[in-house]
Amino acid sequence: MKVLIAGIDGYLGWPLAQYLVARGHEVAGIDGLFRRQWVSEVGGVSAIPVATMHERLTAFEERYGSPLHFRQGTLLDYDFVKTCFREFQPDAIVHLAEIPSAPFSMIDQQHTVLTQQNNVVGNLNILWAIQEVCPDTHLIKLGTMGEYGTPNVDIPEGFFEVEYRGRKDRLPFPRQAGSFYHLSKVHDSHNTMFACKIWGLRATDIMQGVVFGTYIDEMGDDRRMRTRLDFDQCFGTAINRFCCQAVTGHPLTLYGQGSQKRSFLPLRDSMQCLALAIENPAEIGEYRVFNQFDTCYSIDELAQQVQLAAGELSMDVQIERYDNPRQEAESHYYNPDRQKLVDLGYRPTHDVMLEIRIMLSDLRDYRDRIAAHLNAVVPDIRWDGTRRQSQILRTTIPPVVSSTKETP
Ligand code: USQ
Repeated sequence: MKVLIAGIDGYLGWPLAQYLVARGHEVAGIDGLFRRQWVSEVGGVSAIPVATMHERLTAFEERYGSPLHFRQGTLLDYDFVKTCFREFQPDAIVHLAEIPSAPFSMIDQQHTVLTQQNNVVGNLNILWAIQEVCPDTHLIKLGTMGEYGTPNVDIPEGFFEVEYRGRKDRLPFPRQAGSFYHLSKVHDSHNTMFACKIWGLRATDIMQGVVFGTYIDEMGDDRRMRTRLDFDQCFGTAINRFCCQAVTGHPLTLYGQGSQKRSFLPLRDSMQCLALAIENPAEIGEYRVFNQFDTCYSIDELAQQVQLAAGELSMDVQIERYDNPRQEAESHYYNPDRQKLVDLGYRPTHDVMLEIRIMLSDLRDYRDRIAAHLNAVVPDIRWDGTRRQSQILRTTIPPVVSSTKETP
């Protein structure tokens, strides 16, 4: 199939291009290269050095023998979007080109507006361009499990049957997002569902959990094929941050009680699931929702797993509770469904512990680079709109004792 990846320079986009080409698909990509700027604006850096786009494209051509079609530009430029679609005539468009950070969206008024404008308008331009240029193209839109929030009932895949005052209907499941970023994805979902209804477009809205991991097999040992791995307070996500902290000896930064639960999946599973969605397209006029994750964990369970895996590699890692800069439920029910991708063939590849071990071994090589940017690790962006660095709470969590230390 011909697959256009919007956001090909990002954490997911670059490995996805490799994963799809290795499976025989023809891939093109568009990107404004903005992620590099946003990370640097908040004082971050990718733990794993990222090649320039030029180097990446050269490496791709060397590996696969034909060039990757790439156009640099922004989705906010509607003519650019239409031209790309017209040139490539994709069977599928994977839309990953959004600002992905909750804390970034909560910094101040400008960052809220930037996030929602970039995400909502970019997605609207994609919807309109599909409708005008290639109406049969399947849109695979990256949403987030965070759209649902943490309701006190099970979370279905997008829709649920409801009975109210004696009448029944199948309705979108309520969205209760916890940041202006997560809300931008809610707005995207509504706009995408509406476009499918009025124009007969086909779309898969992926409610993805938190992705972690540094590597997929298709990268081989070419450093230019590696993807970025952020660990700052905005663009780093829970397990990735914990592993980067662990290799430098920085205490793991658990926010609040750490009992808040989220759904997670390794990078390689994210690739597998996105490929399944691409290869099994929605019907014309269909708007479908997939919950995309492997397992649910509380954040303190994950911190303890990172601590345990680090102990096996002879790294002494502490876990510290910081006062939570976010406003989020810390003790709550959490039970999302995850069946549609399994029905299409999704098989989780690794258990979380194995993937964490791989990450720690990998990230040890970049210890000095990470240590030089640890200023971006302790959060100071607060949900009440102020800036104040989180303080360590009095309770610290004793290290987990590992019996299987690595032999020197
Ligand atoms: N957390 C910590 N310590 C940290 C970082 C995070 O305790 O150092 C906690 C947070 O308080 C939160 C949980 O871990 O309860 C998850 O935070 P996160 O930063 O890993 O993830 P989140 O802000 O939810 O966003 C990330 C991605 C986003 C994606 C989302 C999927 O940045 O693009 O949409 O994960 S989900 O979480 O399912 O909404």
